[in-house]
Amino acid sequence: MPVLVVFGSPVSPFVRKVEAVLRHSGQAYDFESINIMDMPDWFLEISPLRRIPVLRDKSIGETGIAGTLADSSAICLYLDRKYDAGLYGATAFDAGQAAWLEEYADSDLAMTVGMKVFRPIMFPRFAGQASDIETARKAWHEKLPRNFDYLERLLDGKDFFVNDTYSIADIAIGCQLTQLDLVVGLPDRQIWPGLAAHTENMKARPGFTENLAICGKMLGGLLPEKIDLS
Ligand SMILES: N[C@@H](CCC(=O)N[C@@H](CS)C(=O)NCC(=O)O)C(=O)O
Repeated sequence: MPVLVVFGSPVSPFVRKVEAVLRHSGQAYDFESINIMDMPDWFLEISPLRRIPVLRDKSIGETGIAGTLADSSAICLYLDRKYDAGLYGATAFDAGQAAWLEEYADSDLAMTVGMKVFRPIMFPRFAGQASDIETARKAWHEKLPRNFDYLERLLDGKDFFVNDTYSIADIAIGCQLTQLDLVVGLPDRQIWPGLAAHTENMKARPGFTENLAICGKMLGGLLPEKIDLS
């Protein structure tokens, strides 16, 4: 029986991030689904910010708050330290850069991807209504190109963001870009070839593959084809 339990939904990019770190570390885990529209009271006790994911390490606590961590960044750091996953860079500067890019992905990029593209497209469909394509199109054309430009410049022909070594930065950025890919596709390969290739590379990584297969099944019926925002 695994000692680790992830609480969340696979379609959350922050849950995907935790699954990518767990699978990269070779750790088995149980998954407990949480509906973010209707979070149970027992879950709110371990997630005071009302967010998924939460991790429980049953070797530390089996019930209540003991043994739980909220927030994907806290969880991933914990898993990296516990299993020596090597995802935070070899040098002090690499660690700082990895932490910065994780924060960039989880804040500015996630806000646009989640609130301006994924949710306006998918959430109305969950309720049987039409997607808000205009909000998504505006973000795709007016906001995301600046994010893509920055990330393309940082990659500068390399495979990975920090010292050309797989790190939490690749995972966090990959989680947001694959979230986009689920509904509208990759950044234009003609303009951002490195970033498009990076996202394809992430899709084949442990944790991403399994998570995205489940997301495809969960969303496929509601969104049979990706939406063209061009
Ligand atoms: N900083 C948090 C962000 C987590 C987050 O925003 N999760 C979203 C799902 S993608 C959520 O739980 N939203 C709850 C809601 O919208 O009510 C982390 O890294 O875990």
